[in-house]
Amino acid sequence: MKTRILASAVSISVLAAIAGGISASAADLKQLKEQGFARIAIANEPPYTAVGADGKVSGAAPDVARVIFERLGIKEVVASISEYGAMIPGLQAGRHDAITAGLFMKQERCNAVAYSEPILCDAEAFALRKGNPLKLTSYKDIANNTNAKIGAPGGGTEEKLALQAGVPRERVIVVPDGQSGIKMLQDGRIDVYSLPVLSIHDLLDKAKDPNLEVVAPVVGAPVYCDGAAFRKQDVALRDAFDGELKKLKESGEFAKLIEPYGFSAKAAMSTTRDKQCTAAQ
Ligand code: 6CS
Repeated sequence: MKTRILASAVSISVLAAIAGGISASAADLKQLKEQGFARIAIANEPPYTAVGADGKVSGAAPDVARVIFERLGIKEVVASISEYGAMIPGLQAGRHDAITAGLFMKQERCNAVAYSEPILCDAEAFALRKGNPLKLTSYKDIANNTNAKIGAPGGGTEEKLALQAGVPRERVIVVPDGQSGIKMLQDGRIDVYSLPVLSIHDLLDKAKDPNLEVVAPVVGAPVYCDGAAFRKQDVALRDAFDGELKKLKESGEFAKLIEPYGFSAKAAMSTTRDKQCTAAQ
């Protein structure tokens, strides 16, 4: 079974037109089977989600979703790339049937969507100049440094953590994607780029820049876990997804799917949606 990315604006608009009818109401299993595919939101942030030059979608989150949807009788998964901050509005507007992108569970998000049980857990990290000249190991350190600028995804967890730590809005720079973040760091437009640990390591492994280094975990930041996110009215679909996720976890297939990407199956299996939704701000 394959996952394809919406290759062109035309296909996006076509699908949006289709979606307008089918998914304005609740998308249940029967509808998705008739639709023939599940539309997932992704971010293209390896190893959570990745889109190859050929448009092929991979990453731990789509890989788990693909297997589960197939077992639910939905043969194909169609992905569209979205900024984290736009994923939930897009889901609620019926442009996606699920978010499978590493969208971390937090109280605010748990109030807005129906999350599955945990899938991918990770701590937060900083990419910064070699030697960490500004001595930044926490979001509070960035707030306390009167000039330091942090780059983070728009509507993402790291942006929120920086603002909550007291970094003024004008020093929290929205970064559209990983490559841009590394370039902005290299050009000195930001002093630190923050993403989850596995994402930052993936970027620096590819950048091969000896002038950059990783600080991980970010002191004082929690370990977050994502789940697949569904519309609140699609709880039956979410429960069906959870039923297959539970089987994957129990059979050992879950570990085989996510651990090659660097994720820990044990971390996801040692917590629950309820714990993540109440603990994480
Ligand atoms: O859930 C979030 O907001 C964060 N999740 C990932 C996988 N990357 C960055 C993003 O801010």
